[in-house]
Amino acid sequence: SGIVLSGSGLWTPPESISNEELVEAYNAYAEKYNQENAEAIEAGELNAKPFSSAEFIEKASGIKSRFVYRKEGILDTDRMRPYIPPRNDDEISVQAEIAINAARIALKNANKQASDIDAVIVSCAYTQRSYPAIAIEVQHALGINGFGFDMLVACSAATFGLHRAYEMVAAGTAKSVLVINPELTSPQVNFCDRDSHFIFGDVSVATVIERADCCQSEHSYDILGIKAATVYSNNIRSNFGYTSRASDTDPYAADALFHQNGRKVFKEVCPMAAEHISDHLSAHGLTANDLRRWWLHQANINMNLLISKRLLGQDATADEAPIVLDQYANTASAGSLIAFNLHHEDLVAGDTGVICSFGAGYSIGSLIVQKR
Ligand code: CO8
Repeated sequence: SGIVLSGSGLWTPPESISNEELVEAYNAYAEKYNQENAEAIEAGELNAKPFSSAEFIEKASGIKSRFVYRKEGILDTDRMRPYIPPRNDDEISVQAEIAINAARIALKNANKQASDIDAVIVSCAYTQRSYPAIAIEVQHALGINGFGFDMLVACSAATFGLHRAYEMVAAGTAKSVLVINPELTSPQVNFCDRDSHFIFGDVSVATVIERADCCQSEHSYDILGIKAATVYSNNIRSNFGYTSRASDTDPYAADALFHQNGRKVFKEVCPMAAEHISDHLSAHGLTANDLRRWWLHQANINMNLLISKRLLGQDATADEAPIVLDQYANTASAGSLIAFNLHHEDLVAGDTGVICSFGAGYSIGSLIVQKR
């Protein structure tokens, strides 16, 4: 295609929460809730809060721990959400700060200066405000000319962002594009909900996509092709939005936060993702057996094993399809790119891999890449 992925960066927050710590706090909260509401629960007016378990979490999801931007507040049974102090308008915003942390690493790995970049895309599950765009704040802070914009595609925000960069380079709109996925999920997690309190973590990743003749990096990948699909589903949903104020709905209500029908998602998304990858590969004359590595979305270890088994006839090994869920949990759209950041330098020229995301929307996005 003449378009390459020339460098990437991963910024990991310094604080983390293990399953044990998270479950201890949740269970203390549940016990207190049940005591305080004993009468209503007894009368059948309220449901008792069920208890969580670290063993269940690891077995059902593969998650052992998650990184968080701010641990303070999350384990406080009187708060059950992070405390991220507000900043003045003349200070860098939190999401721009973590975006820049990953962007600097990606620029260094791509061997690029800010002046080489023509466009910035910030793409993630949530942005902390509508305008000015986080991407424009990042562009300003890094001293990049050209243009920037934000986009939201939940679990597939990262791959869809890379797709837009690929198309911009293909169209000649930009020579080099910086795509950043600052996934600050913890403010939207319902830490009072046993079924979802363990799922997410915070992280920031960034990638440089550019014309092959501009590429000066050590580890670069030809992008052989991109493919995207969306199918509407209410099984993963967050109703938080700017209209809450007008509809008099509570921005802290359970349905305003992340919620899902996890079983249905699992059953519906696995076959869709497997078919998507297989169709994408065959459009390029490839099969699953031609892949040296699979950098898959990280929502659930059993999902990733099932998808690779459908395509390979057996479970992919950790070397073929690395898992980062144990340390990072689900980081919305960033999971496949965390796996890419941590596991790509060992590939040799000609090795082929697929980056693939799948989840809320539903949305599925893939890129087939080949080491140069
Ligand atoms: N501790 C103990 N027991 C529990 C717990 C817990 N923490 N949670 C659930 N249980 C119970 C259930 O209540 C259920 O009990 P019962 O049988 O009595 O009803 C039992 O355990 C089994 O529950 P499930 O059937 O729900 O368990 P599963 O084996 O299906 O595992 C998972 C649940 C892990 C959620 C699994 O279904 C899953 O991973 N599904 C796929 C989900 C997925 O991929 N979702 C996409 C996530 S969205 C995304 O990636 C980005 C969205 C945008 C970002 C949002 C940021 C905030």
